[in-house]
Amino acid sequence: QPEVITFGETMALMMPTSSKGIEYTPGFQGLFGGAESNVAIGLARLGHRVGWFSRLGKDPLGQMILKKIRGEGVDVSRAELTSEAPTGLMLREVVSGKTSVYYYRKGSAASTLRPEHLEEQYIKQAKYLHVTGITPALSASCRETAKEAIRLAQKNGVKVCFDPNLRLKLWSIEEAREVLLELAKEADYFLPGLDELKLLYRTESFDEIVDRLRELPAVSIVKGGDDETYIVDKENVTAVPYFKAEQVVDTVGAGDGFCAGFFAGLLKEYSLPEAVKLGNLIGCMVVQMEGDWEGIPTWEQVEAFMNNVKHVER
Ligand code: KDG
Repeated sequence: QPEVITFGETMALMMPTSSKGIEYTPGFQGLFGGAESNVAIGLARLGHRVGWFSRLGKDPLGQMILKKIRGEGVDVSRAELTSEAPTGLMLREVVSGKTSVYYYRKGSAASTLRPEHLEEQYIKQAKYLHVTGITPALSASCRETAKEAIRLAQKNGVKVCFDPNLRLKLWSIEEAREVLLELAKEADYFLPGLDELKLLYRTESFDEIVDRLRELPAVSIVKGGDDETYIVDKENVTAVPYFKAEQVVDTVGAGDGFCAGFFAGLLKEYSLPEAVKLGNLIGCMVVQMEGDWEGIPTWEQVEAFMNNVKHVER
C-alpha cells in the first residue's frame, strides 16, 4: 500500500558518450527519466512505499523503463504498456557546460493517459499524491487526468503536492501560466523553483512573489534560491541552507531529488524545516552524478552521511 502516489511521463533518455555533443558523438548511453518517476525512485530508495503509473509503449524502451522502475522497488502495478502509441524519448547533451534537451514525445503513450485510467481505490489509500506541471502540458487528456487525480485525492483526504516543473519546450509561458497557477490553488504543498515563480508571476521581486504565494492555500517550498530553499507560509519565510556539493556534474533531477527527500521527511514526521533540509541533501547528492535519478542515495547512505561515516575503499 503506497504512502505516496505519483504519475506522469517517463521517457527513454539518450545521452552522447562524449562531450562533443549529439551531432559529433557516435555513441549514446541509454538511460531514462521522468520527473515523477525520479521522485518515486527517490522515495523507494529512502525506504518508503511509493506507487508510480503512466502509459508506456509496448516496445523495448517501455519494457526497459518499466523493469528498471520496478527494480527500484516502486509499485508499478497500475502502469500500463500499450500498443496505442510508442514510448516517449528525449535526447540530452551537455556541451561547454550548457545543457540542452530535445524531446521526441508528441503523441507518446504517456500523452494518451486519460481520466478513466485513474483508479480511485488506488489513490485513496495514499497519504500524498504528487502531481507535476509536466503532465498537463502533454495533451488535453493528460490535463484532464491531472485535474481528476487531484479531485479524487481531495475527495479522499489525500494531501496534494504540486511541482509546476515548467517546461517551455512543451508549451508557451502564457498557456503554462494559466494552467499551472490554477493547479497550484489545489495543492496542500506547492513546490516551485524560484526561476519558475519569476516567470509565472512576471516579477523579479522576491517580496512580490511571497505576497502572491500567500494568496494560495498551500504552504510553498521554494527551491532554487542562491544558497537556500524557502518555506513560505502565511506568517513566515524560513530559509533552509543548502549542502555544498563537492562537484556539480548534472543538475537535471535535482528538484525531483529534493521532492523525494522532502516527502521522506514528511513521512518520517519531521518538522517542515527538517524535511526541507533532507530535501536539500538529496538534491545536493543528485547533482554529483550523471543522470536524473541515479545519484539519489539510499536511506542507509543518508544516515552514513549524517553520521560522518568515512567511505572504506577496500
Ligand atoms: O525533472 C527532471 C525531468 O525534467 C526529466 O527527468 C525529464 O520529465 C522530464 C521532462 O519532461 O523534462
